[in-house]
Amino acid sequence: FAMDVGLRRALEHDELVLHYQPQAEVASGRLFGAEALVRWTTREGEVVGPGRFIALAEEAGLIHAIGRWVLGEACRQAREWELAGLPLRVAVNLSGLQVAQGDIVADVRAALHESGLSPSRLELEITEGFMIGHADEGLARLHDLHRLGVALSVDDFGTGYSSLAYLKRLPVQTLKVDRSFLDDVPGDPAGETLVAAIHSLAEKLELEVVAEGVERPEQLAFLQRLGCRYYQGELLGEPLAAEAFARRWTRAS
Ligand code: G
Ligand code: G
Ligand code: MN
Ligand code: NA
Repeated sequence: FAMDVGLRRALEHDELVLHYQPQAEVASGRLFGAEALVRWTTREGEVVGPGRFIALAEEAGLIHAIGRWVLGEACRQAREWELAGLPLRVAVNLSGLQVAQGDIVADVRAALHESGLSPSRLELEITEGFMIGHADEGLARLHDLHRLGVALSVDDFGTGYSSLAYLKRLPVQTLKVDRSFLDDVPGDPAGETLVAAIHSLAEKLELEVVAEGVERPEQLAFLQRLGCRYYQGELLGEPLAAEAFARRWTRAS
């Protein structure tokens, strides 16, 4: 069974679904956003994670169609929640290919227009690895997106191979600290130093920080002492399908 055939079918038959993981303020615990994470529920009822099909979708040229679907659905859902009294900013992961080859600006504009969502309620996550290879065209597209009024963040910050110099040139507002940095925090001096250094770098560049993969209360307490602004992770909440997310987070916010 060829997976790219399956993926094409998934798009045509509405087999893709978004799960949402909450993001909150460290100091207050107040919910402020949600990251949309795509899953594929096959006809056989198996749930396939993006780790198993995004790379294939990129190779098969399906990433543009999938990316458009994700953008459209995330914006539609965020607008629906806003009207229902659950206002939050939704974060969408972009594949580098969507920015480098597709018409990402038109796709984002269409998703905003069709949903009626305000651009300030959409955040787009790019990985730092993306900047390698297509620095110039990619950079121009990111500036276009920034001009639309959407927020941009660097995902998995600190794990890529690109130079920090790109931070000066990218129109990003947020660094998402990769969860691997928090693994041995608190307790491991080197780990603590790295998280503190990223936080301080971000502060001096006037960027926000979201700490990812927070699983334990001690990690949250460490972030609180550090003055880190936002966090995400299993301690706050796992990714949930839209309905379950709304049930869990309405009123709680
Ligand atoms: O949810 P999970 O841990 O399985 O996600 C694995 C990876 O898939 C993460 O790196 C995440 O950024 C990526 N991912 C999740 N949803 C999307 C999406 O809609 N588009 C792209 N390009 N990547 C996604
Ligand atoms: O690369 P990106 O940051 O987009 O990946 C997000 C992925 O991280 C999601 O697939 C999600 O399932 C996973 N994730 C979210 N919270 C936690 C956590 O607290 N611990 C671990 N190990 N993974 C997490
Ligand atoms: Mn992400
Ligand atoms: Na990440």
